[in-house]
Formats: sequence, structure tokens, C-alpha cells
Amino acid sequence: MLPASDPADWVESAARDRPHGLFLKTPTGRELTYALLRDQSGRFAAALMRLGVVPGDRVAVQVEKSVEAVLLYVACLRMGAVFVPINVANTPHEVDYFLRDSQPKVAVIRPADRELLEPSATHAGVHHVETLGADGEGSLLALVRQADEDPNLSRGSGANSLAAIVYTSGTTGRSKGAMLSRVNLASNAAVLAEAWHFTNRDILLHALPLFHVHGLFAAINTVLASGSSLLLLPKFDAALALKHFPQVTVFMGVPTHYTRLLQQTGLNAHATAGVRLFVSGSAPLLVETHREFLQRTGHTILERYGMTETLMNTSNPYDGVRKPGSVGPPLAGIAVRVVDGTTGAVEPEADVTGTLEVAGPNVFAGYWQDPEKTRGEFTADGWFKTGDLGRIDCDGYVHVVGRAKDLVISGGYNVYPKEVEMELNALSGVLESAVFGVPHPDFGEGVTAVVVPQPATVLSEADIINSLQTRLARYKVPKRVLLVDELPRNTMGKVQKNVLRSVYASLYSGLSGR
Ligand code: MLC
Ligand code: AMP
Repeated sequence: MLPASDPADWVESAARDRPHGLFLKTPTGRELTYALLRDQSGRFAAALMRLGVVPGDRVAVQVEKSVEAVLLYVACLRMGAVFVPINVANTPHEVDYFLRDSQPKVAVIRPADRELLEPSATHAGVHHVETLGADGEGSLLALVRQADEDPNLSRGSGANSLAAIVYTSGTTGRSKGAMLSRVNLASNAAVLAEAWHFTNRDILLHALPLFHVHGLFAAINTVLASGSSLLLLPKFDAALALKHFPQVTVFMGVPTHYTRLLQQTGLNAHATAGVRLFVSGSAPLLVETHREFLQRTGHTILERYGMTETLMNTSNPYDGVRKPGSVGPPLAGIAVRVVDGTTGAVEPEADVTGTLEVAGPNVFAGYWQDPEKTRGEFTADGWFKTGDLGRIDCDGYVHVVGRAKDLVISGGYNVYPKEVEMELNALSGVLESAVFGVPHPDFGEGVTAVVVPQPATVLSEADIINSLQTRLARYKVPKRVLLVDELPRNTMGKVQKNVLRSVYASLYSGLSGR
């Protein structure tokens, strides 16, 4: 296995050993060698240091995907600052919470958002607000240009110091920051580089967002740890991805990427001939998608399973059987077990379904400023409770069969119904609501709401959706809101979401894939 060196060493050793090796290129012809990555990320780090950032300080970032956004991330890694990525879809209301909670020293935001977000930042005690646009414009680059490319970088206080805080919603409706240490990142990247046979000859087509663990850590860190290269697309677009396959050797995507690729008539063995590996994760890949992709391209998608709190846990093998519908055995050094959801007893037998628990160097350090929540998510013997339901078959392959947690995964983004229900219930005229997911041909699951209006109140679906859009990121806003007289409840008074899921199972079946 590759040694799990500190993330700062990835850049320094690649720049020293292969200064002319390519780290990143873009479709518009920009290229960065590893030597340039070292120098330019050094300048970003020096600029942050001039703003007073020291190891352990948080740097919150809500910017469009760009080469500069990657450099900013790498700079934080190298100088021991704690990177706090924020989804660009998050509304000012949501960003306000992230800033107050993470208390960053510096917030880097899109130029157009300065006026909107500066009051929140000031209120949250952020020392400096800098801007960075998709083409590198904004105040941050002005600082970077004046900065030294070879500053004296300290990377923090050791392997267990924090590298990132990534927000993830929860069943209580409140987002919590998952604290990821340098060793979490380093060990996972080393394991993935080894498991997926990354070498410095690989080029990864990067079409994922930069604010989640998939695009940031599974993708970029694996490339950094193996000295390979990225072809950075600004976002996923199936036609564009197809056009770029001849230039790359690896693609990582969520299931929606694969279903959209399958709608491209040009997707075939010839178009994908140079790609040695297609990886899928973040949501369940349908067996039909797996089979159809194999039929059309001759490639067997490799499915893996991860979480914000644990990075990647399991992966189908590179060599060996990649079972459709399974996420593969645990990765090297990581343990996965199945426990009885009620008693917590470990299931010794294969093929028994229960709750999945994980242990290993990949498991996060806890939730930011929430020791109580952290305690609740770990067992007494130190295993992390994933909230996923699964079984391990007799070959040791894990199958994720459902979720114990009330969660919808839409296009690879997690949506916790509670968060949406809280916003719905706060709307005038709403008596109560329930949010759930049902099959959606494009997003896998479509966020869906039923709403009971207050007596003698007239509500409209369009008005409700419009109101929610000012509060919640658009991917969390229900694709449909159905007005009903009452919610189905069991004898205990609990809303029966399984009934709702079954009643509305074909709500989106008339839609095409996109
Ligand atoms: C966009 N929209 C979505 C959506 N993405 N709605 C529901 N679910 C989604 N995932 C909405 C937008 O709000 C907009 O709505 C409309 O779709 C078009 O927006 P867009 O920006 O043009 O969308 P598009 O580019 O097509 O995005 C779809 C997507 C994207 C699938 C490419 O969602 C995506 O990149 N998903 C990847 C998410 C990811 O990286 N997950 C990893 C999490 S880490 P309107 O109303 O404005 O028209 C993790 C751990 C692990 O899970 O194991 O990896
Ligand atoms: P997140 O909190 O955004 O990191 O999402 C993590 C969740 O995504 C996991 O707990 C799973 O429910 C789900 N997930 C990730 N990968 C897979 C996969 N390959 N199959 C099924 N579910 C997955």
C-alpha cells in the first residue's frame, strides 16, 4: 500500500520528483504542472497568511468551480488551515448558519454575493471576506499576485489536526460540521490510489462539485496522492463528458451522471476505449444502469460506498468480480459490520440485514462543537453508526439495501426531510407536512412533499415552492408539493412515510430521464 503521507507531502514530493508532470488541465487549454501547483498554491497560502490565517483557522469557501478554487483548497491543506466548503446552491439563509457555526477567519465567496453575505459574515465574526469568481476575478487574486510563492508553511499540529469541516444535514434538521483530520484524508487517498491502481500516467475526468467529499477528497486527493492528473470540467454535462473521454483514463460520477451518459447516442465502446476505470458512488447505482453501461461500452462500473463522515468505506475490486447491486468489500484497513438495529448486537452470520457500522482511520473526528451528537453516533466500542441498512454476503461484499435514517438522496445530494418539513411548517397557512423520496428517472429519488393546509386556507403548490426557494438550496426544494386533507399515521400517531412512498411511487414515472 502507498504510505499515507501527510497531504502537504503530496504536493511537495510530486513537485520535487516530477516538476514537469501534469497536475491539472482544463478544456480551455490551461495547464498546471506539479511545480506550478506548488508555487501557485504557495502564493494562495501566503495570501491567507497575510490575512492572519494560522493552522487550525477555518477558511469558509462558497465559490464556483475553477482552477483557483482547487488552488485555494490545496493551499489550505498545505498550511494547516481548515477548509470549509459550502455548496454553491446554498441560500444566504443557509450560509449565515454555516458562518456562525464554523466561525471562519476568512470567507471566500462569489463576487456577486459580497453585498448579500457581508452582513452575515460580520455578524459571525469573520475577519476578512474575499471574493473569487469562476474566471479567477475578485479580491483574493489581487492578494495572491502580491504574495510570495515559497512561504514558510506550517501544516498544523500533527496527523490528527483538522483538515476540513464538511457540513452535512441530519435527521434533526440542523446541519452539522463533520470534522475530518489530515490522517482521515491521507489514509483514504492512499487506500483509494492503491485499490483503483492510480499511477502518474492517469488522467481523471473531474466533473463533480468541489464542495463534497466525492469531488474533493475521493477525486482530487487520490490524484494528488498518486501524482496523476485532472481534466477539470466546470460541471457535469453528459455531452461534454463524452467528448472528453478520449483524453482521460478514469471517470468518477454519481448514478445520475451514468443515467445521463446512457442517453447520449454516442456512448459506446469506441467513445470510452481509452478509459480504464468508471467509478460510481454517493447514491445507489441501479442494477439496470450497471448492465446497460456494460452492454453499451464494455466497461463494468466499479461501485463504491462512502459518507461525509467516513470518506470511502468499501469498493468493488479493481481485479476480481464487480457485483452489480453491491458496493464491494471494505477497503484495506477499514472494517464494516452489520448490527441488529434494535439491540445493537453484531450479526455474526452472512447475509443478515441490519445497520452498517464502520471503524478505521477514515472515520471522522466528530461533529464540530457538538460532542453530544458525536457521542450519539458512535457505539461504546468506537464504531461509527452509518444509519444505512445493509448486509454482507458470504464473499464479504457489502450490499447497501436501504436507510435507517430518514434521508432522500437526489442526484447524489443528501436531503434530510426534517429540514424541509421545518421550513414548510413555518410557512403561513401550513398545518403540517411530510417530506419523502420516490423514484425519479433523472435524480434517482425525487424530493416530494405532502402538505395539510390550515382549516379554511387555500394554498397553492407553486406558491409553496416559490417560498421555499428563498430559504433552501434548490435541490432540497420538493419537485412536487401535494395538498392533502391529512397525513397517514399509525396507531402511535407517527407519520407513515412508507405509505406515502408507496402511494406516490409512480409520481415521476411519466418523466423522461431529463
Ligand atoms: C440540480 N438540481 C437538482 C439537483 N442538481 N435537483 C435535485 N437534485 C439534484 N441533485 C436542480 C437545480 O436546482 C435546478 O433546478 C435544476 O436542477 C438544474 O440545475 P443544474 O445546476 O443545471 O443541474 P445539473 O447541472 O443538471 O445538476 C445535476 C447533477 C448535480 C446531478 C449534475 O446535482 C451533481 O453534480 N450532483 C453530484 C452531487 C455530488 O457530488 N454528491 C456527492 C456527495 S458526497 P431549478 O428549480 O432551478 O430549475 C457523498 C459521499 C459519497 O455522497 O459516497 O460520495
Ligand atoms: P453524504 O452524507 O452526502 O456523505 O452521503 C452519504 C450517504 O450516501 C451514505 O450514508 C449512503 O446512504 C449513501 N451512499 C453513498 N454511496 C452509496 C452507494 N454506492 N450506494 C448506496 N448508497 C450510497
